[in-house]
Amino acid sequence: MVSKVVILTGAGVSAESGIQTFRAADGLWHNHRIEEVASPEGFTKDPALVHQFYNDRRRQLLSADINENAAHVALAKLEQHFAGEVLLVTQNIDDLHERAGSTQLVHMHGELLKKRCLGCEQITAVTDDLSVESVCEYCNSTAQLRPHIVWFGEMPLQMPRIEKALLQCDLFVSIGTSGNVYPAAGYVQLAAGNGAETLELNLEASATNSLFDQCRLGLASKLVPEWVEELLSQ
Ligand code: BV8
Repeated sequence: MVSKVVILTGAGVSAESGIQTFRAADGLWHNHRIEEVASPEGFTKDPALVHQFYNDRRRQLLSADINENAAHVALAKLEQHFAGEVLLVTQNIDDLHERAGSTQLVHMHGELLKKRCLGCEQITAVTDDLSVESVCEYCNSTAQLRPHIVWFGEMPLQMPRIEKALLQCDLFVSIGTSGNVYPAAGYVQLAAGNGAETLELNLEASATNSLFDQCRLGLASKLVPEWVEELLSQ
């Protein structure tokens, strides 16, 4: 009987909602090298380019044609009806899990709809474009606002909470991630190390596929609802 589940999602869970995954970009992501636009060095070197990169993705996310899909909805249903505990850890910066209704949710790589001021450290919502001219509504400083997103080389968010859940869970499920980026890609080992059962739901075998007890290949919009129904009827 499963009582504590930790779920890790990646870009593959939002792919069927129309949001491009990283792998699909094959390293060139919206025509940019990932390091240029998703690293603190890249932001220091060309803040306008990085702001534009995230402004484009924010506009896309907020456009009418991007909506949560059956996988997001099924995960929210699991949280709602599961008798035990569910923690959803996502590498994604979109808000589609929230739109589907998930609340026990950690955005370990930050959120596209939040900004952070380098002057006063305040984290606030953002839906419009950011630029080097943007002014912080708290400390009034200019050119100090950045997306509240974890870039390569930066510390992911809420790691103690995630690691505690991984060490206590009895089931770890990875959905729609290629298993290339750490520390997220190492979570299967942390969970397995404490005796949890591990399951991968993905379109193709991830880089860490061999570390999972079970693997089901296919579209998240099909695999996730099926798996959630199975777990709820356990
Ligand atoms: C850290 C936000 C230290 C940005 C992201 C050298 C210098 C510095 C660091 C490192 C280094 N070498 C290694 C590192 C560590 C580095 C790392 O892992 N690099 C990799 C490239 C080797 N990691 C970091 O820098 C992290 N920080 O290490 O700090 C530390 C470490 C431990 C403890 C304390 C401190 C920070 C990494 C965060 C970077 N930010 N995102 C943004 O979004 O713009 S990463 C970003 O890329 C995502 O968040 C995600 O994590 C990753 C992409 O992975 P996926 O989500 O898996 O997406 P991908 O496209 O790759 O795969 C999609 C999968 O879905 C595929 O398998 C596909 O088959 C499948 N799929 C597609 N469609 C579907 C589907 N599945 C089902 N259904 C479908 N329809």
